[in-house]
Amino acid sequence: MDDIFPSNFLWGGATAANQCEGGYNEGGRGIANVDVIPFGEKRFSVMNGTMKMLDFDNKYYYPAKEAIDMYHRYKEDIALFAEMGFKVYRMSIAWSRIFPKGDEKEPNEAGLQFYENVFKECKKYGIEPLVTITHFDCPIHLIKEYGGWKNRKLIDFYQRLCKVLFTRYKGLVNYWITFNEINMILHLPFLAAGLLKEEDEDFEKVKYQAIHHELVASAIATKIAHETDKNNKVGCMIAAGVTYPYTCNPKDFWEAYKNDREGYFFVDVQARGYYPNYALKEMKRKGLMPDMEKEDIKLLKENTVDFIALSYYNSQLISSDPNISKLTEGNIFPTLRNPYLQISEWGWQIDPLGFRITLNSLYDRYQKPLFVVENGLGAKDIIDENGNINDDYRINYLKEHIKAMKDAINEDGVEIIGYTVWGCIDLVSASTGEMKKRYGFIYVDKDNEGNGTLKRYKKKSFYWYKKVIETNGEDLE
Ligand code: BGP
Repeated sequence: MDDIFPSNFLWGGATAANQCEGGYNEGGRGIANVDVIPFGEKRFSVMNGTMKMLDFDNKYYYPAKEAIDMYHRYKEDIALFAEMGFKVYRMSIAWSRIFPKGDEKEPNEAGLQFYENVFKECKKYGIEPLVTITHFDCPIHLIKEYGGWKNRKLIDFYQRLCKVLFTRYKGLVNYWITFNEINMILHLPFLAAGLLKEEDEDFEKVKYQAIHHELVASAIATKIAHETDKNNKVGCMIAAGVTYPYTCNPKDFWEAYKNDREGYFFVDVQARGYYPNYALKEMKRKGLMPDMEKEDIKLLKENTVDFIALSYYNSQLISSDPNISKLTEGNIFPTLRNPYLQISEWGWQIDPLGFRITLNSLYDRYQKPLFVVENGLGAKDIIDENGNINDDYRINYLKEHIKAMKDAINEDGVEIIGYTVWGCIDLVSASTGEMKKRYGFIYVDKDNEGNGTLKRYKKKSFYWYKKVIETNGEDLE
């Protein structure tokens, strides 16, 4: 019988601290970049580092401040995850809960205790925590004082954070991801790395310097994780999604190839342990070569990741012809509109076969186990007068993607550790700051402006996913 998922396959859901936790000023927590990203039209310019916002401005609404208040409701929420039968729960640490400013010598005990309670709550139900060490957070003090990840000192502060986490949670957590969607830094550098576009700097060069620091920090984290507990498994993570050429013109294929390599570049370093030639050539050619220290090369070489985590929402389409320019939205980057695919309400192209192709490409390239840590459909849900939400569109999306993943495993032999559905409980959208872009199996009563009771309701997909997990992916109907 090989037409099934492996018996130890980790089914579950995923969230990130800044999009669900709230409690931004409680338990000694410091302010972070993710807190000062407002809802509304300025959001994008703040995230890409072109508009400086390092404090709250009462002209704006900041959705991360309260988010869905999981800080106070985590017990109720984890109980709901357990009811669905989750084997794994992917979540992230808010760095500024552990080190409020980021550069302190000693951690904040209240923050450490909070996550200990969360992990213990998971363990109570046999749920394995999968912890993203940084899901876009950077303490604001590290940005104001050091300029974010462009400063090499960030490696030391991150290392201190990792040491504390691995030691304190030894035995409670074994799966770690060093940076969420590390390739996001190229597109939204303030969100991903606390970088601001300054007049007197070449922003591209700054990005590559910050990337180098993150790559070295990730290798150091991997080293410490392995030294602290041999059962620790550490993963890198990219926002993935295969790029198709618009036509069979080799020039289009070449554009598609390069576009995919933009994301692979990070994994090439983290999984193989060295900068690939094409990247070195390009960085030299464009004057983007980062400063590297001798020890960095050794650290990268000796501390490659155990698994490759990815998010997948949509495929991409590219052309070499500048006149072909009809774009649609996608995770992180807009892409050409593919006439063979349907789109979500937010314009993201729905492509389950693209998921299978993406999984194959990553596995072919690295031959390391994959972990699908984000996949899902952002959609508007309507709650009827009886409190029911019939989200068949979400069930269909997930069903088709799970089938594609099953094919990748059974037909193609791709090794996959698990699958965590993004936003398993409704949370704040990273790109738009909206609440109405919902991904969850659990509905949260809150609107885009922050009104609502925060009450949780189970959607139709809640019962569907419960059955999927119960039957280990056999019953998808
Ligand atoms: C990824 C992020 C998540 C999440 C997801 C969905 O890029 O890692 O944090 O938000 O995309 O995107 P959005 O919230 O913009 O719909």
